[in-house]
Amino acid sequence: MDDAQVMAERQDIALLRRLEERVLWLASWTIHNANHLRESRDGLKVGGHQASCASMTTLMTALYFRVLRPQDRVAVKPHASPVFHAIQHLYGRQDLDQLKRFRSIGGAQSYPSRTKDKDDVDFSTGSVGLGVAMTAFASLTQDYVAARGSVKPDAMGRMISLLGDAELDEGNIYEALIEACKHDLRNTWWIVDYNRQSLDATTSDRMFTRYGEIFDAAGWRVETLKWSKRQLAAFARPGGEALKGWIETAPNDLYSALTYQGGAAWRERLNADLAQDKRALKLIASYADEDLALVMTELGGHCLETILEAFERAAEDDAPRFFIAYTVKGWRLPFQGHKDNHAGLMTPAQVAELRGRLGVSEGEEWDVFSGIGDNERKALRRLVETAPFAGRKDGRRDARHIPTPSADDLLPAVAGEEASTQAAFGKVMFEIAKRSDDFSDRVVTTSPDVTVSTNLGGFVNRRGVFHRRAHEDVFKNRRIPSAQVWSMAETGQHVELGIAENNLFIALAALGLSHSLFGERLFPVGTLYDPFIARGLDALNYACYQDARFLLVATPSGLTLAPEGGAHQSIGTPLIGMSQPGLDSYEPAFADETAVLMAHAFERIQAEGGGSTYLRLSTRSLRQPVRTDDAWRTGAVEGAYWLRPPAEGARLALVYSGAIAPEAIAAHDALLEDAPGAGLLAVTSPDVLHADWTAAGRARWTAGETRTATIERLLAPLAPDAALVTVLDGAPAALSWIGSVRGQRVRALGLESFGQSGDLPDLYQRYRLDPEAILDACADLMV
Ligand SMILES: Cc1ncc(C[n+]2csc(CCOP(=O)(O)OP(=O)(O)O)c2C)c(N)n1
Ligand SMILES: [Mg+2]
Repeated sequence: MDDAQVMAERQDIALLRRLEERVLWLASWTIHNANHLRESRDGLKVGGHQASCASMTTLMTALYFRVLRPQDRVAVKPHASPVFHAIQHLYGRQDLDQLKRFRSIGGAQSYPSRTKDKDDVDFSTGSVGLGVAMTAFASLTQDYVAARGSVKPDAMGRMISLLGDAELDEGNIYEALIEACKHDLRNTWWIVDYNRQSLDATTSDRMFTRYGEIFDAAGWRVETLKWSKRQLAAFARPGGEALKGWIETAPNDLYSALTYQGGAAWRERLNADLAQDKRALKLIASYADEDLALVMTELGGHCLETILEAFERAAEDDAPRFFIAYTVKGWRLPFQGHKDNHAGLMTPAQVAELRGRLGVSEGEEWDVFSGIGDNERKALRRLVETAPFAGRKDGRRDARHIPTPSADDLLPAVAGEEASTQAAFGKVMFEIAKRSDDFSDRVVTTSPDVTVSTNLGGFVNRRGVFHRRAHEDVFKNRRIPSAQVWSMAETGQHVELGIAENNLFIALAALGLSHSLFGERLFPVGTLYDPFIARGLDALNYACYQDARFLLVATPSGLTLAPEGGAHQSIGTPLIGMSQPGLDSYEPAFADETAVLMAHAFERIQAEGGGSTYLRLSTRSLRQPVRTDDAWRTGAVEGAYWLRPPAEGARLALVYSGAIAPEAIAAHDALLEDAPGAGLLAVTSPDVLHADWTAAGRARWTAGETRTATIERLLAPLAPDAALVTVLDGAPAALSWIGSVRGQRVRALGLESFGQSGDLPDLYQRYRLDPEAILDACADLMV
């Protein structure tokens, strides 16, 4: 740099510092307004995290106004949401009205939300740890679409996570780290706001040096931003090394406490601890209290120059980077360093003091450049307008509609055969693998080490495993017989994951947002064993909250996986399926239903207002029904159809879901003598059926519509006082609600305790899912 460039850079840094102050102000004021100025109607604390915001403001200023390019994507630490929205406001992408309504309905969300916020959130965050992992899987997704030519090498973005230090306690981060290593991750930065504080208190000293070692071992470049330029200058003076040494060995709690207490407390403590060091005492004496406090607390994460240098170094290649930026929680706010500051709110007097300190005029609190002269205003505007990130138009990309196959394209006729829903799923996937069309090239499968046992093998054999580094199947080359070909290449369409279900769901979140993040529609299909949904449930919720689109196939499920035993049985998953927004869950019994629902799921993936689908499948082979017409198809999608319609005015009906269809059918056969005309209702989705019923009710009450719900229509032929026996291989509550539709009596059968290993006849008898149990329930009702 020549002298003129040095001068210009110095000016820009001064301007950035001013922007940083105004971001801090606007974020603090937004929270203050929500808590102290806006009318409270319910007496609840609104909240917001002024301390957590302040500790990250310098990092975010450097990123957003200098380093980020339009194609870069950021997951912002959830409780730094006000900082993000303030920056968006400076870019003209966030209305003041949104900030004024922070945490109130229709306003800026508490935590950045892709679906709820009006500005351009790249990744939702909220449940700590998940947004971090999301950036790794987004980068993997970018590699996947880049390998297909959809993202050009020079347009590849960095996937950046801004996280808290306590967030590093979340285990899912390390699961993602391991997966990242296996997949040769690149273009990913994780930037830790290392403020030594969590929600409850100051954090343990013991991990201090370990995080860098962990990431280094996983192949990441570790950058520690420990010291600011101010500190390095002080440390270079005679006695300075002693100050540096003091900070390096100080326990977190003491460092934080002195940071809170300020200059006089620092002086007293340092004078005592360094009493033997004459040069250090002299250096300490040379500073006024306020400057001494700055020397001790203005750490690397609050020094724009230090941050920018580190980011510039990192931009030289695409290796994954782990930045440890030392910061102070509540930096420059009255409660900085205080262990209780996480939810702390400045008092009105403290906010007024901050306003004065930052030069904002009273009454102009929402004017981000208030009190700044014309020339500097212009210069600030120029800085924002010429920042690379200003080139971001809208982060939401569009993907064109891809024609998807029909159910008949996907599954050959199966009537009269024996088949399980899991086998049908495998067959459909194999049919897809054999197709040559745009759709099949966009299907991407993924599984946490259960690819083979969930029947994805046929697809993977034909379409291959995705990896940036090609690797041939050694067993195949050596002509060792195997049913599975396991060759890896960039063209592969299966992302193999290690056994970490959190990673499966975050991978589905990223792959399922490919259309919006990278402009390329993918049709992600993820498989796992049904019980292990619970293992990754928060990540599944996270994927759905962001409106990621995918097909989730969970198999085997329930007691029906019999010999595998209780540890592998899922009981509550039908209720999970019912209660998870953004996800329609289905439990087909037959192969043709499975194909219909898969075709439906692929269409839903790209439908406006669509969503994701969860299929709960089984390995139990059932004799397939012979269909006499096609009416069942619509019913299967809508959630139910009469496998055997009731006679008009029938007094009894059986309602079943999933793999215990043969028991329901057998019981129905036996019933017909005593209860002629009884119906047999096949429920493919308690979830869709229930949601439709509640929606119809809402429409009647709120919009005055007279829509009849599917279940109301289906039950209409039954006598008003008809009895219902419901049965499924899962929590009985998933179906028992049907009795409320018309006020009918119900006996609900299902699983209510952990099962054990056994064969189906023994288990169904023991856990009361057999025809006898169904008949007992009928008898009980008919008495
Ligand atoms: C999974 C999950 N558990 C708990 C919380 C509640 N929570 C929000 S922030 C936080 C502590 C964050 O500390 P840190 O990551 O160090 O961030 P800081 O505020 O110090 O910057 C906790 C426990 C959460 N958001 N998500
Ligand atoms: Mg922290």
